Amino acid sequence: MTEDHDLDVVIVGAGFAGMYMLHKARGLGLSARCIEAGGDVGGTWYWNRYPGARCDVESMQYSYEFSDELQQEWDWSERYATQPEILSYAQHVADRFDLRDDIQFDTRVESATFDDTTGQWTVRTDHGDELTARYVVMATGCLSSTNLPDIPGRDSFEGASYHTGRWPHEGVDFTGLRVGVIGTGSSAIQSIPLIGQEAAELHVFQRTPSYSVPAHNRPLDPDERERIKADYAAFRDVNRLTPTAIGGRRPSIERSALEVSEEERRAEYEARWADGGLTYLGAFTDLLIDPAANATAADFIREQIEAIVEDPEVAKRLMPDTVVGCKRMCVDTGYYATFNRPNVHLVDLRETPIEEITPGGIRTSDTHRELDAIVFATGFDAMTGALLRIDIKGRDGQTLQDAWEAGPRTYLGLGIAGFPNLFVITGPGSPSVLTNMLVSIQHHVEWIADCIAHMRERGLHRIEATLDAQDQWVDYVNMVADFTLFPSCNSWYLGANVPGKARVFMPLLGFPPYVERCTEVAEKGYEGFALQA
Ligand code: NA7
Repeated sequence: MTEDHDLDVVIVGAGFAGMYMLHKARGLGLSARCIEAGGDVGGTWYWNRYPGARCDVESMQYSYEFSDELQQEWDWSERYATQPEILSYAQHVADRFDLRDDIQFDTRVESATFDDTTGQWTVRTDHGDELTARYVVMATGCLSSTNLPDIPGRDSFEGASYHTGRWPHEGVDFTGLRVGVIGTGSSAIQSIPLIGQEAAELHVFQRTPSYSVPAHNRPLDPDERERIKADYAAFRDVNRLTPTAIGGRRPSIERSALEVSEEERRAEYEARWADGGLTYLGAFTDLLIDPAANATAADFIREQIEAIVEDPEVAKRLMPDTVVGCKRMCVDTGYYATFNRPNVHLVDLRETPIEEITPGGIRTSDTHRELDAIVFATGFDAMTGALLRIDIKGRDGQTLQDAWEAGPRTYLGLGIAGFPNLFVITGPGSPSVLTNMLVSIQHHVEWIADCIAHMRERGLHRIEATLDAQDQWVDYVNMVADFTLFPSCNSWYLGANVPGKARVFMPLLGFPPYVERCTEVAEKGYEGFALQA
């Protein structure tokens, strides 16, 4: 138990956001402490150790750019980096910049309370630590609070059960076991091909089929790596200007899917399918705006599923009928083909829902399946879960839980009215999960650091988003989402995966206009924020 008073900043979380924030705060000469629940740095990549865990943004893009030495000295080995490689990169960064000295691991922040008289935050942890600081930066991650569905009998299961987002560090050997995987989102789609190779029998419990494009992962060609490194800044600059801050291997052309011929459209989808990866959806400008355009991209994926999966009934069940891209698209290595294995079985929960988990397995409406292990690949209480789990009290004793009862409200995703000197990195209302997270994180950290520097230079001690600016921002985020097909399905972007969670589209679409707005706000002396001495 430690007491640390009069810090400049407390940072919550030591994933990529918290690590860079700490480095940046030190660079400004601020006294900073970072509190991390995990046993080491890495955040998402510390916890998500399930088989096949891999980033679906290419490795040459999913890294920090703030230090040229760092980006030159680190060599990624594959097109898409594995979780262990990303974690060792995070550890390398922690070593290189001596970050661990100011990070307290294995400690969870339980509360943060603002004192209006002193203008200080008091942060308390589950170890009884008490820290006071002028600023608190929440670097708590968008996908860090796991969603473990409350299925009847869940805790009665006598076999082993796992959540993909809290995977045992020593790994799991499924050899010879009867395994059930609940869920078919990204984590399931990455792990199922590997679990299917090991398990005696694998039952996949699918509620909603996902669209997935092949990763076509491969060792990174050293020439390609060196070509990018020779002008890394230019490579980053080009990628940052795309709506998702993710660069593609094919040029983006401003055209509608409906204004080209059938042959041209097909050729584009085929080329993108052959390239692999998330930029499939960048084929045409209106794929997420016009349902008819979207249907052409969805049809193409359904055709691929039909061609890959040998049993036509299984293929049909694997075919999504929703808007493609509306839920996070997945990137896989051999996912659909895994269902051609004789030991892998698809259970369609739309036909036969789960009734209960029993001590021996899972009962659906038609039968009981005996299982030795259950994998919950059931996702996260995304974007707000980690923040709301902390008892955050702002001005006048107002809690964040109350302020966000009807859904999260922020200004720029960075500040919250009623919560002075509290910053959020990649918070709801910022592009975050719809972008390359590393790019968004760096943008936020730099914006926050510049803001604190601005205040120090002017002897200002308090900053708070105004209610007006926040209301307008929330309207803007909703307006942009409503212009697209995103609100049309039950995605975690909308909070729809967690029972009882307010249905609000949380991320903002479009990275470049967002960055422009943030810059403009700063240039106008932090317009929309109230600053005080
Ligand atoms: P996701 O994408 O939220 O996927 C969770 C999956 O679990 C999804 O298929 C859900 O079906 C399913 N799910 C959730 N609750 C249940 C219950 N009660 N019964 C059956 N199935 C259920 O999480 P991931 O971890 O795969 O991926 C998260 C992000 O990480 C991903 O988007 C990338 O950004 C990286 P549903 O679709 O809700 O019907």
